[in-house]
Amino acid sequence: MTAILAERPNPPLASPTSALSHVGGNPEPLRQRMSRMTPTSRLPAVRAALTGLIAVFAALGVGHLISGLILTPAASPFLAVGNAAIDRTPAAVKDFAITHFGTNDKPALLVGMAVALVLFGVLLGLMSRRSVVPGLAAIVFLGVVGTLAVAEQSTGWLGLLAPLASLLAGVGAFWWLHRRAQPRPVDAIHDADAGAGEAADDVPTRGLGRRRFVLSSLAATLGALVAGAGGFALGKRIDVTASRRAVGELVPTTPAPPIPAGAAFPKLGTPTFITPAADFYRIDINLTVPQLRAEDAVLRITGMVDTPVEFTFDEIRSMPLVEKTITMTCVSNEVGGPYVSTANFIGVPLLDLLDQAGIQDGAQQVVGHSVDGFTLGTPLDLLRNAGKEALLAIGMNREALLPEHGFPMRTVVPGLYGYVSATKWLTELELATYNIKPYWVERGWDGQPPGVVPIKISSRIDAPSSFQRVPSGDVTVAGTAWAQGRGISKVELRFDNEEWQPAELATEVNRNTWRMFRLTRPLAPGQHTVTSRAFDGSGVMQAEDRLRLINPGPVPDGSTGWQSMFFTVG
Ligand SMILES: Nc1nc2c(c(=O)[nH]1)N[C@H]1C(S)=C(S)[C@@H](COP(=O)(O)O)O[C@H]1N2
Ligand SMILES: [Mo]
Repeated sequence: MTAILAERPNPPLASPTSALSHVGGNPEPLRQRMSRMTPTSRLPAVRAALTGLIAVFAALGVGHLISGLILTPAASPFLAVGNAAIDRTPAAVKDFAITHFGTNDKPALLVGMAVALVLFGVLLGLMSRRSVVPGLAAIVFLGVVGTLAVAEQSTGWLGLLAPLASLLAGVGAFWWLHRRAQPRPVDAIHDADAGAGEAADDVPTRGLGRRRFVLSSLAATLGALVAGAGGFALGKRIDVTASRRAVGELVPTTPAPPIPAGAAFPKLGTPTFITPAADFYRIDINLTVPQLRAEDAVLRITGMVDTPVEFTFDEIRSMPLVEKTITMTCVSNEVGGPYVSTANFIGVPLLDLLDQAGIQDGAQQVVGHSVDGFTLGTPLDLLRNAGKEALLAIGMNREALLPEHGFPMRTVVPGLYGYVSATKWLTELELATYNIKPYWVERGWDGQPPGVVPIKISSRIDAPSSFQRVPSGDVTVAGTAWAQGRGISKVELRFDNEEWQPAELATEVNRNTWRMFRLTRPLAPGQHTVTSRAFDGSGVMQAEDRLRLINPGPVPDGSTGWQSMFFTVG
């Protein structure tokens, strides 16, 4: 019989309906017939798994395509779910992710989500071997989650088109593939009912059913890929590169003093004094860099002010620009960590802008709003302490801000950690009391007085690196220390159990920047430990205890503790 069937050039396509009509056309009682056919409606496991997987894939692809078409990358269900997950991550976990994955926390999240979705797709497929219903329910569930996540991204009604299309695509693809994955009735009947002449006419072989399934799967996968790639390409249409290029070089009216040659020891292993913008540490809540064009950017000053005012980017740009050398630090930076960088920021003094609106009595904080939905609050008295050094910045190192550092406008307040001072992609500065709870405060972080601390006195050993083997003879230890707002007056090093000895300090640039140190001395061959501690401008010593390890307390607190480095000589 197989041979006969194999000769059939164009077998009719199988479907549950054709199976049923075939059943109906047969004199055998339907019930009996159905029960005998039951095993055939059970999908082979591999087909079932693939069906689920491809349906999820199609849903994501179509969602991405629509998000690109409507120029709203944030409406892509995949990214929206990622962003929603970030917003829900407990602060301590987020802190952990920043500390351990750093700038890779985002790829790590996306990869984790992709793996979860693959498992989900396979699982929902396997759940649907007998009936299409469980899988459809699972896809609808996923679609609803995606829709809710997008709804949260404040993309407007238009944005909801993407997850809804995604839901339809998922349901449609699953339904279609599930039908095409059905083995033909003959596959099962064949063994039990060998030689049954009635099957010979219109029932194709298992092999043809497989080809049909493979082709359908390939078509669906290809469709999903094309849709996803299309969405990606379309999303690129809003690209701030051209806008950024049009800003051109930024020349300050009042430049920062030049950086003295002896301000850093990069040859000895310290960073360069000014961090190239591309190497500047990056921390934010976004999976994709918000794209805000300079020509569309408006800064509003609102809330407890005499008269709300607005400035376009061009208006800011044509004001007299000042340049300030500032070292920024993230509160999640661990002892010895990399989230500290220095730039020549260019912009206008923040307080000058606020004064144009007139700050009302009773205002306690300035809440920065951003296109990414992020908000942060800077205590007004701390902002006033920073004075004219606090900037509404439009540039870094004589260029417009890089997109990932807040193009076209951001705030920078020296002396304060980024999460209470440095709104990127800034759209609004709102004067308010502490009744307004910014993003991190709402999520349980300590971001309002008395919890707001100035950046803690820190020192980091850059060379030798941990467990490095250095040639015998004279050994050089070099590093950097910071206590923005207060400056660094001394750094001491302790080798093994010797007395503390002062390191040589590099030229101070200003009190808001890091200060490099170095010390060269002979050391006996063998294993050594070096520990560093810094003192701020008024002689206060860097705290010895690793507070976050001893008492995690309210997150975040800014790491404390002396850093020790273990290395080998010879
Ligand atoms: N809009 C927006 N601004 C933000 C953040 C954010 O997530 N969104 N993160 C803040 C944090 S925690 C830090 S440490 C600084 C980091 O700025 P950078 O990435 O330019 O170094 O940006 C701050 N400004
Ligand atoms: Mo941060």
